[in-house]
Order: sequence, then C-alpha cells, then structure tokens
Amino acid sequence: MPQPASSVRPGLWRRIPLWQKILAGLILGTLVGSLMGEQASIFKPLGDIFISAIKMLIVPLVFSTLVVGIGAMRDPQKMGRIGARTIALYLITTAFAIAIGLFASWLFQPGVGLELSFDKASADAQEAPSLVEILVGLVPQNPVDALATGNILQIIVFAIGLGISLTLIGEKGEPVLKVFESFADAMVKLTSLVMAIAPFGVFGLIANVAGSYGAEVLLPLVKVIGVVYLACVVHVLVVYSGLLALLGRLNPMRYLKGILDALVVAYSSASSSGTLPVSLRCATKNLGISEGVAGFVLPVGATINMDGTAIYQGVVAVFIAQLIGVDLSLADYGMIIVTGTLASIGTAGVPGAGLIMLSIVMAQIGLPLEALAVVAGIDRILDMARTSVNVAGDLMVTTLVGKSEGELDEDVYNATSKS
Ligand code: DAS
Repeated sequence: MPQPASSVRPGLWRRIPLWQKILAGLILGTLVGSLMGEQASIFKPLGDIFISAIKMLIVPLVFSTLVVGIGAMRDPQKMGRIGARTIALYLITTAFAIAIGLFASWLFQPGVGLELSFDKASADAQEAPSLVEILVGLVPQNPVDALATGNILQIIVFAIGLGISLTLIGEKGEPVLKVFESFADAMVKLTSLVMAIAPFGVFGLIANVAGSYGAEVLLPLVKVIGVVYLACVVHVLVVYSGLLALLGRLNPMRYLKGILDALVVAYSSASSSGTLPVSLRCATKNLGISEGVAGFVLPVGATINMDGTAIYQGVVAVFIAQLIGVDLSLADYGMIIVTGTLASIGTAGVPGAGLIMLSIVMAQIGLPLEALAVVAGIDRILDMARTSVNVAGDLMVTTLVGKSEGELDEDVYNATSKS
C-alpha cells in the first residue's frame, strides 16, 4: 500500500539545509579549482547559468514585492519614516566601514616594505556622482525602459508611486494589487526553485576563480588581502552585531545564521544585485521581516549601500600610499572617508565595480591611478569579500528597520532552524 506523500520522509539530499549544501559546493569548488588550475574553467558555465537564473528574477521580484508591500502599508507617513531610517542607517554603517578600513591599513601597514612595480593602468579617474545627479536620476522618464534595463532605483521609485496610488484609489485598485500579490508569490517560489541549483552554481563559480589565481599572483599581496578580509569580518561581527544587539535588542547569532545563503551566493558571485533575490528570501523566510520592508530596504541597499566596498577603498587607498611611500595627512584620511562614502553609494552591485570607483578616492588624494594595476590582479578575491559585507549590511539594516516598524516576526527570527 503506497504511503501518502505527506508521510513519506524526504530523501537525505532534501533533509540537508540549503546553506550546508551551498557551503559544500564552495569548499569542493575551491579544492577542485586549486587542483585543476586553469582547466577548472570547464565548470564556469555551471556558475554562469546559476547567476543568469538569479538575475532573471531581480526585476520581476523587486517590482512586484515592492508594489505589494507598499500597497499593504496603506500609510505614506510610515513609508517616509522607513525611508529616512534606511538612508540614515546606511550612511552611518558606511562611515564606520571606511574608518575600520583606514584603521586596519594604518595598523598593519600592508604596503610597507613591498617592492611592486606597476605599468600604466587603463583606468581613468571616475567622477563621483553628485548628490543632485543621484536624485535627478531617481525618476524614470519611461518606467518600461527602467524595467527593461534593470534600473533598480528608478524601478523602486515607480513601484512606490504605483503602490501608493493603488491604495489611494481604494476598491478600484484591489484587482491590480491581487494580481501583483500572486505574481510576487510566484516569483518568491521561483527563487526557491532556482536556489535548488545554488550548490552546483557556487561550485562552478568558485572552481573557476580558484583555478585562475595561482600562488605567484596571491603571495606578494597576501597581507593586503588579509587586512581587507580581517576588516570585513570585524565590521560584521562588531558593528553589525553591536547595532542589532543595542538598537534592535536582537540576537546577532540568529541574524548571522539567517543570512548564510545570501552570504555564500554574494561571496561566490561577487554581485550584490545578483544576490538580491536570495537576500529577499533570507529576509522574509529566515529573519521574519515583512515583504513591504524587505522589498524596499534591500533593493535600495543593493544599489547604494556598499560597506564592504567602503572598507576596501579605505584599506587599499592607504596600502597604495604606503607602497609608493606617500605619507597621508589627517585631511587626506578625512577626504578618503567623504569620497569613499560617495564612491560606495555610486558603486554598482556588479563584479569589479569597486575597483573602478576606487579611482575616485585615489584621484582625490593625489595618488597615481597607475597603482590600480597592483590590486587589479587580485580584485576578484577582494570583491568576493566586499560584496559579502555589502549584502550583510543590507540585511542588517533591513532587520533593524523591520524591528523598529514592528514588521519583524520574532518567532521566525529566533527559530533555530532556518529554511
Ligand atoms: N561587486 C560589487 C557588489 O556587487 C562590490 C564592489 O565591486 O565593490 O556589491
């Protein structure tokens, strides 16, 4: 007599938590890549397929979740409060991040005593986006074009406007909100289905990266890599955990466990935007945050909150100054904090964006852009760490804002097993 499906125990594979499967993919990928070297690039298509599948979700998931979330809030004042808290927390944590990066590089002196030559770099100094440019660029002239090109900030602005308008027209807006609700639920389900291949995708990504970085590239720069990674870990374990405990009265360990899936995908993909669907899934399913808060705070964070990038810019700017024997003044350090914060806001959530934006900070304090070439060779290794912190920071602020607005289910947040 066949047993009803509900009583059949899921197989071993399905009983293993997703984050453990992804971690296994990361470890196995590192081993296989280290052993196979360049040949490990045969696994790269596995990673490319996974990243494309995740990116496929970004626009429909963010747009539908935000329309539904704003429509459910029915309170424009609350929306304004959430926006103000979000921006304030993002700026505060970014300033902390740069300070930690500067301090770590000043303390450990990764650039002192290194003999590294560098050729003319192709990168020209970028212009830091002015605040006015950022604000004007928020309003989409054509929302369909914003959706088609994946302009996240413009999508957020249009989704907020649509969500509020659907609420203000009362019953007439209900049918459209219902359509968006079922569409958003379908996108969340599709995210879970795509995450089923995450272990294989992460394996492919990491095997390819591990295979392309030999010891001869990493050894001379192992100290600056170590300082960036150490500063990233300190920022998450001290600043984020401290803010969650002090401001949110929340157990930081539950937060860290709840964001593991997003962290591993961020680390292996080096793309905050590409990790966004996974971040949304972690926020709602593991941290108990409402779709309204998560659907707003996370996409904004994936676009303008880059604490890991800020740390990287602080560390590497001082590293390069040490490398070429330039003594930085206190004013230089202050300039690094200001331009580094603006540069991190303007950094796109895609691989390698932070290296390009670093030129803003270097130009501002008069360091030769040629020196970018020194860290360009190891940028992916640094990018993986800074992107993980970028994503962790987005999820930490989302947790604090959700808690402060009473939109965080503490039973879900404090649950020991995470989905
Ligand atoms: N890779 C970028 C991101 O996705 C960060 C960076 O390049 O600094 O967040």
